[in-house]
Amino acid sequence: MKRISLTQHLIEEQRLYNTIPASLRLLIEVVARACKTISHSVGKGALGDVLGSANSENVQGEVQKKLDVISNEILLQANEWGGHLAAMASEEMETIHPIPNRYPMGEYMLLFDPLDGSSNIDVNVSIGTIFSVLKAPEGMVTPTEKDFLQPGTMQVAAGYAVYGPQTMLVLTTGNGVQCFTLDREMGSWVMTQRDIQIPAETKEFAINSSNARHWHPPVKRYIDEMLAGRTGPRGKDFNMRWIASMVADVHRILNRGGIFMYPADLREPDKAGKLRLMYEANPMAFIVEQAGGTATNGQKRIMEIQPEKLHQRVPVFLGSKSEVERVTSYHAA
Ligand code: P6P
Repeated sequence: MKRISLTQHLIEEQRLYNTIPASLRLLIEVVARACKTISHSVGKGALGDVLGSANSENVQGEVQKKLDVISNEILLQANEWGGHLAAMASEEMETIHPIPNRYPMGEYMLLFDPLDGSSNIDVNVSIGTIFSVLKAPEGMVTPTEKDFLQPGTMQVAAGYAVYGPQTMLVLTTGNGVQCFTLDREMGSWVMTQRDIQIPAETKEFAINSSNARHWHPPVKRYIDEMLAGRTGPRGKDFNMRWIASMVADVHRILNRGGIFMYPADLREPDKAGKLRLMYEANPMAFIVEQAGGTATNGQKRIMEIQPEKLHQRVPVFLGSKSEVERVTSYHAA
């Protein structure tokens, strides 16, 4: 395929669909540039004094890694001055981050998990950055958390960077899913996949099976049927993968199909699973749906959930359409 840059792709999308005004293009380019900087820091490892704990906790009560904090700062500093944003929100920050008064305010709001998969940082396994873009509500003067509480269907863009053997950027603005590979010599994002489509059928599932004894019956039934293999009700054998980096698991599923699950379970019955709606599930659901897949919370489309809190969690079932529809139907049974 013709190798074009991220900027050329965004300009061409604007010409085709008129959905990427200059301020949104600037936002996406600034986030992509920040991901390059994060990739550079991640790649240093022990040589850059970026590994290990930051000896602090985030709003989720999770111990922050140094790279969690570094990545969050990189995204904040990269996006503050451009005049394209009204505010930002991050997994690593309890409250929203309005644009400082010294800079002009823009019409978009950026949410991100600056470095997803932190438990993998110190053992050199792929990690990533997830981001979601919403429009600021009409007439908003001073951004508040409430302005962020829009369903996933309101996203104007979403994407992730995966810091693996290659550094890649996967992006949707509502017209399919494109993938860019970082050309480290030129420092530019080069399109390497266009209009990614997730196979509707799959033989691969991703779930943390150490939680099996805590699963609710529909999940237990779904997994047991797959484990029964070709002699069981599914009539075929399945394979399992669990990287414990959502970005890496989703990237594999985008490219070869599969189903990713992080369900609610009985460990903490009042907790809706582990993953967060606003900056993990919604952006990934947008990407997966744009690639022909499905994303539900076991009952309904993740993107139709009306958020109530910035850091609220949601059960996640996403990937190959036929499998997500099956496990979702088991919840209704
Ligand atoms: P567990 C990483 O911490 C994360 O938020 C996702 O990226 C990943 O899919 C999940 O949690 C892993 O959770 O319970 O298997 O460690």
